[in-house]
Amino acid sequence: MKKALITGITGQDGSYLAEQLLDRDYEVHGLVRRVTLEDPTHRLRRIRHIQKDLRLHLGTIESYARLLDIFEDVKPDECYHLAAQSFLHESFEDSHTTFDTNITGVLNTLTALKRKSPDTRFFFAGSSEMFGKVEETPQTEETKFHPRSPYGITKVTGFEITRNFREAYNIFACSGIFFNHESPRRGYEFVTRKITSNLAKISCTGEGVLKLGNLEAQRDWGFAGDYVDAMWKMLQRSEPEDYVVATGESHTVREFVESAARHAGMDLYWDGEGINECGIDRTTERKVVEIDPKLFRPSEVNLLLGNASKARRELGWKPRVYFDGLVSMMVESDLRK
Ligand code: NDP
Ligand code: GDR
Repeated sequence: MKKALITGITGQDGSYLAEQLLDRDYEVHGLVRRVTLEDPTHRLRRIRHIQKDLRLHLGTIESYARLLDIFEDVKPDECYHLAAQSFLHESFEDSHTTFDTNITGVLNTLTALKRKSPDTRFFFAGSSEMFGKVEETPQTEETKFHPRSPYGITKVTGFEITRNFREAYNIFACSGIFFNHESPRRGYEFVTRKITSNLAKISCTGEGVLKLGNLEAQRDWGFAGDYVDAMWKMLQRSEPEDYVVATGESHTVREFVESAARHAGMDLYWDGEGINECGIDRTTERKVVEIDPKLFRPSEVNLLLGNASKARRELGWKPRVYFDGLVSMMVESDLRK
């Protein structure tokens, strides 16, 4: 039986990956923070249904000593390094914590792996935010990085650390350059879940307003369940390589709101301009969306669109869920909640 260690197992991707690895008969180990056990109802909610089949280890990616122990005890065949401070907005507010967690965390994990279990295959969750102020569209594995946030800078650094361990120490280490992927398990602070959860609530109660920042940002949104499958496929290859994983379709935040409103039974139209613009539900004539200038970022990434041809060709990977299917899946789930 193969063994896998997942850092970030309590997050959106960690939970889908753990499910898929259990289905593939892996022994699945996960790193969880001590605070998780103080509030398991909330913090283990994404993996509660499979918790009895998992082997959870207490620790953080900031603790090198703890990671050494875990790699020595588990000696996993595969390690998926997903743990990170993953919210961009927060990375502007508290860049030091983001740098500590996201850069030191990769270095600690790879160094512990190299010392205690050098045959373990390693996956690093890189991000389309590494492209930032994009140099070309669509973005591929060859596109130059130009990060626009502290978070983006940490992911470029994590990518380079991963490449260096591959080249310098012959570790099977590779990075996925993953574009935005969402699901009913997405954190409420990210724009897609914020939209679907708020519109579902407004639709059910007739109360509340959804406050948003930049409606014109364009993202290539896919389904998290599809993307974790690509992680696994990357670690089954004979050679470690980096891959862009994306749907190849991009939509604005505004389009996401319009589609989610339709799925929630609203007939949305826009009124006003700039920060005074708002979205109104024609059926009730209630204001349901407004702009909050505080939600704009100091430096924005306006357009992300990925070309995943290499992953399609070499991994046999392709998305099963596209924009409309994703929005409807998320709204349906939030309406049920
Ligand atoms: P989430 O924010 O949902 O999950 C983050 C995970 O990291 C949680 O399990 C969290 O644990 C854990 N974590 C955070 N800090 C630490 C720490 N110091 N020590 C140990 N664990 C920690 O992220 P996603 O699942 O969406 O993303 C997974 C990875 O993929 C991240 O690295 C993210 O940056 C990257 N990525 C995500 C994309 C996306 O669109 N989802 C796109 C591209 C890259 P806890 O529950 O205790 O907070
Ligand atoms: P992103 O995701 O920054 O792309 O990072 P997020 O959903 O936070 O933002 C997407 C776009 O929406 C705009 N936006 C808002 N965003 C949030 N969160 N809240 C708002 O109210 C709002 N209004 C408009 C943003 O300005 C942005 O342009 C995600 C994370 O999962 C990262 O970890 C991952 O690496 C990247 O995707 C790829």
